[in-house]
Amino acid sequence: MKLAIMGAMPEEIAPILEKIGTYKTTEYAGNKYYEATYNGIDLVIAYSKIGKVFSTLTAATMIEHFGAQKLLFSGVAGAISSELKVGDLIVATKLSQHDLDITAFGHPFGYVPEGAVFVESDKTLIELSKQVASEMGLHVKEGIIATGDQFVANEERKNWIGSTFGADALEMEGGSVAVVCNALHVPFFILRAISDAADMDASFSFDAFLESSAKTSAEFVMKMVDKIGE
Ligand code: 4EH
Repeated sequence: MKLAIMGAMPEEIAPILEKIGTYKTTEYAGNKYYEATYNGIDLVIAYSKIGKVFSTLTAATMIEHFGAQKLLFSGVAGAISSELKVGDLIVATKLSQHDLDITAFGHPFGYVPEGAVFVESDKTLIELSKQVASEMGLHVKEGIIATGDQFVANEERKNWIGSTFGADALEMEGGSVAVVCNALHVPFFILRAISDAADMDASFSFDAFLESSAKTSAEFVMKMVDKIGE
């Protein structure tokens, strides 16, 4: 079994590379891919760079070029739900693209013909995350994540995304990774730890908590890898 672990920013995969220690680095299509065997599982790890296009390229590369059969995403997100505070974890049940708009043709936000507003995450991986959460004595929220090519630092935009998609958190890569994995029949799991509340203080909060929240998410994902290897 070959497992992909991806993030968008270097900070999101740094704790994972640190834990693994030794790995083989390959450059491909403008990104670095790190391969290792960990607890008997073949891993390919990468950060994509920010946004839907780069994350699409990286997810597709991990699957088509490196042969990944499952994909776990680890990173940070802006909170929409008032239940979510900085450092809290959210597991995506399904994901959408909040900036996809052909509503001029009568379609709902997030929809294009032959696509779907939401892509659902793998239920088995979500179950596994619940086991890990209970073993760690952690509360992990399950909810909807909305993705778009915008760093949201605006209460109005955040509330619109929340009400239009029923979203609990937002970020810039999960929805595109979901589309790739769904199309290629690769089970996927998107985990995010909150770094900010997507409001006017978001950029300051993000800078202050990127590292710690990225670490929280990465540590949880590595517990899942441990469980997959059992
Ligand atoms: O990969 C991008 C990063 C922000 S852009 C999406 N990530 C972090 C999640 C995220 C997010 N996305 C949209 C956390 N908070 C978010 C928010 N809106 N409020 C970035 C950050 N630092 C330097 C350069 N770009």
